[in-house]
Amino acid sequence: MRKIRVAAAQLGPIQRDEKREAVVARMIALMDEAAREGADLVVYPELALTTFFPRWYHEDRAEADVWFERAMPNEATAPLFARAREHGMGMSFGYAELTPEGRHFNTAILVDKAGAIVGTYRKIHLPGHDEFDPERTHQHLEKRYFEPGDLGFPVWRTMGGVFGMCICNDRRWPETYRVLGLQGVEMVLLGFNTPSVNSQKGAEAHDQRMFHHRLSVQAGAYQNSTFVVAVAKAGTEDGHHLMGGTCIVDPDGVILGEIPHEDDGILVRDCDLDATRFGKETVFDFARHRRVEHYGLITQRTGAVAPE
Ligand code: ING
Repeated sequence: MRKIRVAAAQLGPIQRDEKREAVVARMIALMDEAAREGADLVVYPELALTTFFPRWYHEDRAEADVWFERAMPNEATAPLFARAREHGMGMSFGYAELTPEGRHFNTAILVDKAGAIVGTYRKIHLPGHDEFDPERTHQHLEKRYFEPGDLGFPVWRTMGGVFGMCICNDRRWPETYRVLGLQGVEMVLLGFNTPSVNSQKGAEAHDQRMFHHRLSVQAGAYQNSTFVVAVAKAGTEDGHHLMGGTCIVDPDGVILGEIPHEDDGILVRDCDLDATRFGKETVFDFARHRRVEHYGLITQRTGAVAPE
């Protein structure tokens, strides 16, 4: 039995004018609550320090740099790292990264119980568009403000298990989980900011959005025999609604719990990382069952090509 007690720490809305310091204070309050419940690890959403700014168009991309962090930890997040060390708690959170070389990524980090950043992931699947689109009910400019991640889908051995990360739209792509699964991942940590209104298909029902979200994380967990911790930034930011759906999924694809509201809150579950073994050694024993000689198109072809 390799138990880890995980707290999925959902953030409610962050308004455009909310200061990072105020958000960090909210994150610390959630961390303290998680500590009271004995959590070993706390997981926060994508872009946890700011509003979901890709909804805002900046003609001059450099203007958008105000949403980015030039270092991590930094002055605003130092109290969060300090509190995590005090609690002896690992953590993961997402933020907009501006590197010293001037590159822009939608990034998530994994910090161990001693407060060391042991893993960095940069979002690979960027949804949306890169120019202002007047046809859309609202903008989703991740392709404008971020580069695709350049670190692949790594895993790290820490806190007694094998952990991987992905971010938001990544969860909709089976390749994400399979690359992590081929490295023995036992727990995938992901944050998301998902607009509940499709900017191109406004009528899409909220229930369908939630269905696709659950389907994606449950399938990823089951098909790779791994836990998945999916954490929302939720609620209405400056009039724009983000769906909730924070949940923890076990290696059989079973949802162990969900946060039913759209405010700050935690969901705590004990996860036995040894529970990933059965699936990895039977139905999803990749070495015994996969036939890679037939999978070539998956990496050789980007877009679908139908027969004439
Ligand atoms: N947001 C959304 C997500 O993938 C989206 C974008 C919503 C794509 C719904 C497809 C359907 O959850 C981010 N930030 O990736």
